[in-house]
Amino acid sequence: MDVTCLVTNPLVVVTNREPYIDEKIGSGIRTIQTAGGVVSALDPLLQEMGGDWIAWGSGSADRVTAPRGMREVPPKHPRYRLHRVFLSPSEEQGYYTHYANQGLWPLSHMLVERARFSRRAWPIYRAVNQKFARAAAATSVPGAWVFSHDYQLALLPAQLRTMRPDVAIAHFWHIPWPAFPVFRLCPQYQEILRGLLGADVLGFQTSDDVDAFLHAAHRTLKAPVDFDAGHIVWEGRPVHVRAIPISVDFDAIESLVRHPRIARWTGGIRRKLARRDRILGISVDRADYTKGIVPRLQGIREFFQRYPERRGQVTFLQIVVPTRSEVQEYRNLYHQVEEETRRLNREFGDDDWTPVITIRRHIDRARLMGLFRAADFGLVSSLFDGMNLVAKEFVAAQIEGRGVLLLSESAGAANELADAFPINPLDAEGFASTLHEALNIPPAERHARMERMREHVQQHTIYDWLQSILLALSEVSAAYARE
Ligand code: ADQ
Repeated sequence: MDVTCLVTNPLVVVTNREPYIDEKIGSGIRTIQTAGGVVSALDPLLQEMGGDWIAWGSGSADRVTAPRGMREVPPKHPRYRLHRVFLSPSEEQGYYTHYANQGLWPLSHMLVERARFSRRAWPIYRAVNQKFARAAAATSVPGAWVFSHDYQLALLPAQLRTMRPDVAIAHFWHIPWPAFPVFRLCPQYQEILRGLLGADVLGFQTSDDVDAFLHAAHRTLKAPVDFDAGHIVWEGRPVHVRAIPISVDFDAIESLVRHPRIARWTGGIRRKLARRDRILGISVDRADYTKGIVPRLQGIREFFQRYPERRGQVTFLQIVVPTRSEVQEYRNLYHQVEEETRRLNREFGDDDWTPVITIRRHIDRARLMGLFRAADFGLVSSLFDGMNLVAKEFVAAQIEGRGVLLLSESAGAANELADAFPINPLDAEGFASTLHEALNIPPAERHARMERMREHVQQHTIYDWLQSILLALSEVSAAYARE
């Protein structure tokens, strides 16, 4: 889908994470393009249209390649400008590690006992948001469209609006929006709401998130809310609050898995599995407590206990990439996953069969999609998850329609992938029997379920998501022009 024709005004993207990161490797510098849905949708668009991207310059060589904060990217064929916001170690701690990752992240995932809000971190979070807002204000030409992202930058929309009332602002919240009694536990919840309401368009993953947000705005700020239209009047301006579910690039995934090199590799995996009469299940997550990795291992233990005939037959491949290792809880989780896995393998495995194989690193995307294609089932067991792109990637990669998907009902993707087998990550017995049921359905049904999900993902791609945002921005711009 070509969305370039929708970009009628200069576009400024603002994210915490940068699309290109420069790292010192030995005596040289390596530029790495960061992965993820947002980068994969917006980088090609900016490459085509030009524009500006503002992000935290977190790479070890970022200041070398952009001494004044700006560098053109992609490095070999520059097409747009990347503006790096540099943070001091204490800014990084207060803004990123503490307020965003130890406060807003767990609270938004309703894991209230993990959330910590320190009085010291809050002014730093606010000041860093202001830094990003200043960079966006300085970069935006009159009437520009600013597209900012996520819980790290919740205050930016209002800060930017104060500096630049002429720009149209869309902000997308990638994670769940919690129910009001949970959200209220954030000591600065009113400021967070006011910050977000500086946007013209607020995007959330699901209609539940939209409802919860509208409810919070109504309760807290007494703002007039039209719940049906998803519309708030705030400081005399309309704010459009919409469910715009993020997705994947279906065609790109299909062509990756059809590539002869990957197809050969995938074929090799299938032949090995067939020779040993094995079934392969796969899960892929950042090592984050919201992803329900330990509960999933408990479900797997229950499965082998209840269905001993499956021992020696089903292998779980879990790809767990370490993340946010500056936070103690994440390091603990990582060890816990390793410990649980070892215990399970000792209990059930033998010389010939390892029930759970763990890969602890980032995997090349083409191979990752190849693994999805080769697998007999995919597992997503998040406790809460805004969307979960892995579920959609698994579906897009399953070109033979061989696999089944077990999907947590608490992931946003469950609203769309109705043919997945729903699981409750906290119900180990339920997980075991659902997996048993899923593995026993006839191939024709498996195929039909996967086909229906594939059709859905093919019709709702990352470009549809982007198109909705761009259309909303152009409506806002048109309304500004009429004023
Ligand atoms: P995340 O919490 O990071 O995103 P998710 O949506 O699953 O979660 O995206 C993870 C991405 O990283 C996927 O594209 C996956 O393939 C990739 N990935 C993970 N582990 C990998 C590994 N070891 N090797 C290679 N690639 C790996 C947040 C929200 C989600 C929301 C997204 C997008 O928490 O709910 O879906 O943003 O809005």
